[in-house]
Amino acid sequence: MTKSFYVTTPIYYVNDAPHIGHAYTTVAGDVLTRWHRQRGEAVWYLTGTDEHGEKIMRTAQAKGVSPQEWVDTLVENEWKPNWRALNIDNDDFIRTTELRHTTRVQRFLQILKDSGHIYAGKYEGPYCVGCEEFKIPGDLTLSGEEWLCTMHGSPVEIIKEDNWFFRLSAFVEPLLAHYAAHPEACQPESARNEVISFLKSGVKDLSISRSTFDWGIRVPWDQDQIFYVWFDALLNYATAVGLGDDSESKGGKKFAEVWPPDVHLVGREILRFHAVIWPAMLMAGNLATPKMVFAHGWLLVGGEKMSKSKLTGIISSEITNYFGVDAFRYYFLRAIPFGSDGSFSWEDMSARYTSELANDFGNLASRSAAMIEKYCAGTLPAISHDANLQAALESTVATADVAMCALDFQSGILAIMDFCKKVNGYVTEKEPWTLAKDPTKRGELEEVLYNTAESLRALAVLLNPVMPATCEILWQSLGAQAQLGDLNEQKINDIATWGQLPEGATVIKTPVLFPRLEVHA
Ligand code: ME8
Repeated sequence: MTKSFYVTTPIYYVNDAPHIGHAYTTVAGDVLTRWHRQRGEAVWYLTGTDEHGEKIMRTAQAKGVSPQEWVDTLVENEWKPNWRALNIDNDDFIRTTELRHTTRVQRFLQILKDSGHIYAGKYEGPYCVGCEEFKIPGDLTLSGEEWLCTMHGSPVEIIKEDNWFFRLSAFVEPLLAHYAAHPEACQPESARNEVISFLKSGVKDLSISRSTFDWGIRVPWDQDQIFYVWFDALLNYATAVGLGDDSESKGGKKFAEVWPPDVHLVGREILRFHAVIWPAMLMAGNLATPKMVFAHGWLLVGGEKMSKSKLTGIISSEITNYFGVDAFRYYFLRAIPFGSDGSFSWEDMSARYTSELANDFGNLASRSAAMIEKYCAGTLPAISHDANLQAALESTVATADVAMCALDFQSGILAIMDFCKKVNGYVTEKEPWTLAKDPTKRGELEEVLYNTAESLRALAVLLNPVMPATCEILWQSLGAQAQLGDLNEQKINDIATWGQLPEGATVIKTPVLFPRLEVHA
């Protein structure tokens, strides 16, 4: 069986509706998985929601509903529709209140307990409900007499409880050895360095249960306790694909097909959970650790992380209503190096929309279709070649493939848009509208029109993972479907093979791909 390329997003807290920070990660995962599908690989893309813990319980209480009612409403009315609206093609959606999750969590943790990785102890120390995290001194800021969570700027609570503990400290050396042998397992390099210095600073055992509230998964051997929300949440990546199921069952087969995960996408504030606690849990359970945890940067507002708790979250529809879904999918990956922080700016997005999407890409597509309609009655002329365009396309595909597979979305998209610029340059230089005036130049005119359409065929495939709805319109406009089949079925490896659009294809004009922006009120 060939292993599926398995990609995950964090499962998001459903204490509120999603904002563009969540969309940033989920779109990145969607682009990555669509790219890999077009490489002809089997892919499994998982996202979902983190529904337990004190934060959600308190939010529900404040709204006067039960936690289950609260999460059900938010998942169905806000989270799932948000991903549908952004054209996210996930293969599964896991909710931590689902039975498939809770039973597998209990079974797995019973195994860890039985094999001596879990013991009873007392926890006393600071806890941030916003982060759902037991804090260490380095995570706190003193304000007057009060200790604040540096991330949320809100006071931490002192917890004193009898809890169950996971022997995390036993995995410090194995984890250091793991990252020495597999540096690619934690990326980018700055994230890996942070994890290594955290590991070297002395990691304590982790309290993995709570007894003062009950919105969580019961500890199977101690009915007075529920699991700490992160211990439950991290396991979603495994429970969603059949963790611990019999190898002949559906779940067991799925697990064998996808495990270990190829890429866990996370924001950098939850790196330690994913690159320290999570692989330690897997090592304790004798399971293979993820091939890569990639910590991307934050979308900032006023220099700070955009967040629900600070009420700085912009919802995606505020942007998509104006720029459209595909421009949204394009913009963040194009504008911000994946791994660095970046600010959203309406002006920058407008400028890129107009110059890169409307002028460079959209105009090329509409000009090409309009000329084929006008000069060739909408019928594609005979196949022709242009050595420069072909060479440029070959190197574009190679560069973009390396970059996209390395999660360097910005370089990948840039390479593709550079090719788009070259094609524009080709049209400007050849001046088909001048050639059309001279009947002796008919052959040359047809060559230019074919080469431009064929370049657009390649652009439609290359940009499809990023802007699927727009590229589908272009695909239809080029009359490519009849001869070449579905756009999603086109393979990255075949893009640079020139001459795929057949002579005689029916090219049709479509509405402009990126309409001129209205003045924003
Ligand atoms: O942490 N910029 O959930 P969460 C970029 N439930 N990405 C952002 C962002 C921003 N300003 N804000 C949020 C949790 N994100 C846990 C995860 S996983 C087992 C449990 C994205 O709702 C980014 O991916 O707080 C970040 O890590 C995630 O949303 C946090 O979502």
